[in-house]
Amino acid sequence: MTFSLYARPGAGSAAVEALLAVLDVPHDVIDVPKEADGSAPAWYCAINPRAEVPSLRLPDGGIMTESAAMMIHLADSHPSAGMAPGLTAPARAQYLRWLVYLAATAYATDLRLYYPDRYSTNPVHAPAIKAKASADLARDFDILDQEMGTGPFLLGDRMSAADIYAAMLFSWSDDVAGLFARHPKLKRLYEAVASHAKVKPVWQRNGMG
Ligand SMILES: N[C@@H](CCC(=O)N[C@@H](CS)C(=O)NCC(=O)O)C(=O)O
Repeated sequence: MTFSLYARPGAGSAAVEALLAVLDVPHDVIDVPKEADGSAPAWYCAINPRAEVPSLRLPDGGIMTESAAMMIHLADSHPSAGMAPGLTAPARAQYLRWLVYLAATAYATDLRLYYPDRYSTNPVHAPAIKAKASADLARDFDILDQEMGTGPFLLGDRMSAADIYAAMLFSWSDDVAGLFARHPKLKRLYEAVASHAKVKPVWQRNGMG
């Protein structure tokens, strides 16, 4: 059995799909449709009880949820591709720091930005939730830019799985042009990831190219 990635074009599955491609790991991509009311179909809720994409079916049949965990697992289990510093490598700590930072802050902020109605029982709050999320997202990326070092990648010269994840999140910004104008370093990182020969077709399939 190979890996199966449950995905939706342009969703958080894009980073995992790109990493699978970069690692040259045989896999299928199963697009998860939405029902007319926007919900996920019942067969998918049985796979991922939060009804979110991505989910990853492992070759042993087990299911993994949480995109950052998938990135860590896939990069670690295919070490020859060099997409993650090894367990005892000096860069390992910063690698984990940025992957978790991105998943726990920027991704979560994006969800508030794009689904503000889910963050209050009162629909009147949605515009204010969205406005705050937009400001928070800019701050999340300001911090990344300040702290990441000189680049071009998060860990310096070498691309890692964390860069693919970061690039996906930059592309979800509500002001990509403004983000890149303020932070040329983040723009350079994005362009290096997006122009990678294995990432490019995945970005295109996901409407990000
Ligand atoms: N923490 C999860 C978040 C996944 C997530 O929120 N995915 C979004 C798409 S980017 C989703 O499927 N939302 C459910 C919906 O659209 O109804 C992860 O990192 O995998």
